[in-house]
Amino acid sequence: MTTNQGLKVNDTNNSLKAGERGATLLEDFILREKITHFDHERIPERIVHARGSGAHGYFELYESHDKYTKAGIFTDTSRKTPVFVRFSTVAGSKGSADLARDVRGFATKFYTDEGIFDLVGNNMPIFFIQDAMKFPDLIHSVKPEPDREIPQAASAHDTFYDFVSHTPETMHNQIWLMSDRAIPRSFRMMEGFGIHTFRLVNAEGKAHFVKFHWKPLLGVKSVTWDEAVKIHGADADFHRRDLWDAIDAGEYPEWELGFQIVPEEDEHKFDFDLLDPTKLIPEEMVPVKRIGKMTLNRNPDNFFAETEQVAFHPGHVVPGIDFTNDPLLQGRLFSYTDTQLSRLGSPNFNEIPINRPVNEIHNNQRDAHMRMTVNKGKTAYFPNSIGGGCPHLAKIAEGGFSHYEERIDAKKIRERSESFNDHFSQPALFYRSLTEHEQEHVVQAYSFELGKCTYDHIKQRMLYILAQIDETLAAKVAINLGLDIPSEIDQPLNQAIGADADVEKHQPGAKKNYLDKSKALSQEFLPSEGIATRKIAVLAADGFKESDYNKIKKPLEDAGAMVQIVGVHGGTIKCDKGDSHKVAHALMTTESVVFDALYIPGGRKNIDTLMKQAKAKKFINEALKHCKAIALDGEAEELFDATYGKDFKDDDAVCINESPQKFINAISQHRNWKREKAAMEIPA
Ligand code: HDE
Repeated sequence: MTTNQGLKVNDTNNSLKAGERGATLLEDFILREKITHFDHERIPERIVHARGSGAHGYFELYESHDKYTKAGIFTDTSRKTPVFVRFSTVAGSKGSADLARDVRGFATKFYTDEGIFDLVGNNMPIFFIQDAMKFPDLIHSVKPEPDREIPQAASAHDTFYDFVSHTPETMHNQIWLMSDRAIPRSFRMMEGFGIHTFRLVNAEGKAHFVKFHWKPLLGVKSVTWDEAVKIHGADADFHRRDLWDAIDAGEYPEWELGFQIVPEEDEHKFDFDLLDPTKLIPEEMVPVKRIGKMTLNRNPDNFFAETEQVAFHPGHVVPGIDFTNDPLLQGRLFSYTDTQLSRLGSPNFNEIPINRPVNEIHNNQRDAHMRMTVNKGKTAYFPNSIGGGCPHLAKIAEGGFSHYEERIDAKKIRERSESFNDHFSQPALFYRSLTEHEQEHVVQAYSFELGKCTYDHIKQRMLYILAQIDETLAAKVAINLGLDIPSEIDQPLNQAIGADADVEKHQPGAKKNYLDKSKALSQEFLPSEGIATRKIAVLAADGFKESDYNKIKKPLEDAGAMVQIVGVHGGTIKCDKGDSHKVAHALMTTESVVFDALYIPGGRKNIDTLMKQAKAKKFINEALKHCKAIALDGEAEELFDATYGKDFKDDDAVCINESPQKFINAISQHRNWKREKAAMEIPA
């Protein structure tokens, strides 16, 4: 051990004192150094997306897309481009729980040969607002209310609904937030979206519009709200742990990157504006072409050095990728460096290892706090003769960046385009496209969130707006709130708060119906493969039947699932053959909600013991309530009969003395939603 000055240290437990019981001496530079460094360990958390989890990996391209772009990562199939990804929630503090109902950030840093390209996206394809100018208002409304700093990491409160109900452009992202997408099963089972329309530019300077998509190979899966609430308590780090454990176990999460390409000539062919970030392009109208695959295969060595200090920026682009005039994107191009200056404390944050490009940096920027580079020579200006003219400018043909030459001829105005003024067609398309149980979850989510608001006028305004999206949705929520849907919004109130002009302007016009349904919007239609990395609890006590356990364990593990014994106590338990089996979790330390499926082997003594455990029955009842696959053998049926399971023995995802394959098939369906209506009655 040494001090930061390299001095060898022989005692780090005792400060320097005048005598054994004497006063501590100011002279103790070892104590002072240790405490001073500690005192300054924290940096400001991100103003949004404070809670995150990161991982390293790589990206590989399937085939060249030089037709659209000159970017090396999208043209050179021989490359294995390193990446660092940070997933996050938006509203909560750094120490908040993972399962908050929230948008998830999905930010990817590509360390390309031509410099850093950051794709700073979310797990929803649209955003709440159309202009960066409104971002501070949006975030102030969703963050904890400033007088009491309540609630943490939750949108279910007055200020958020006060803002969104006065800002109908938020409704599209708002309804996604009420859907299952906002409570993912895992970061590994989420889509990602660049949201804005970007530009790809090829070597001839020809541009195409593009939307970026990440498609997870594990499919898109969520938990139920009841689970989310319970996971908060059972494992607040559920998503972080899940990502870490999967990578640690060699089960590397993978996503395919997709392009949705629109030729520039087609810019005005849609019923919505491509520059409007509250709109998506339905995949039925422009298919997503999968162009390559990202694999996350390495956990960070140090959370702070990497996940906390990583600095993403939508303006980090490489030749071949460019921006559009989306006013939200344009505002973001300013914000990220600005916030990083205060968060990381110096313009030299690009020198932190996680932020360094893999290619060399040469420029005339110098000095400032915490400068690491030792620049040599006399010149830090351009042009110069003393330094041999270095660094030389890159020629465009040699990879120098040139901005896309967009023709602009316009008046300077503070206005929004009329083409941005349709706030209800796409939320309605989204709601229509959901399956019945997904729609029901949206109803429940609105009922919960608005039920948590205290002002009736806010709830009523929201009901009025929901009715513009879908009348049945609004009617169901209204019943749960015990309120009527107003036939018009509260005009005097609008005038009183001065929002009249703005709100009036953005009231619904006629909804457009350019597509009846978009299958891609329902996560039920997004394909997933098998049961890899699914966590299966084996509920067992001493005397469990080993042959039952072995019958199920190998096929599940061969299919990539993680099979873990949840024992009535920790340590080991003995099977009916007398062999000891390691317990992964003692029943008292875990909960049903952190597993994907449940298996209970037979064995007389095993079941007699489990029968006496109230927690074992709760475990089963919760797995039932959350529509999970359950398998049991032999005497375990008696235990099942002693729970609400007795009413679900014919359920498709309940496998009593069945083949492991049937259980595997049921787990691969994620949940048996057909059970949900009946299972809601279970008071677990
Ligand atoms: Fe961000 N956003 N954002 N955002 N954003 C930040 O940058 C901002 C927006 C997104 O894991 C901040 O370094 C403005 C859309 C992600 O480190 C900040 C606007 C999308 C992350 C910021 C938006 C995002 C951030 C806070 C409206 C999806 C986390 C800390 C104009 C396409 C990145 C930081 C990470 C982080 C500003 C809107 C995604 C303050 C002004 C739209 C994934 O600069």
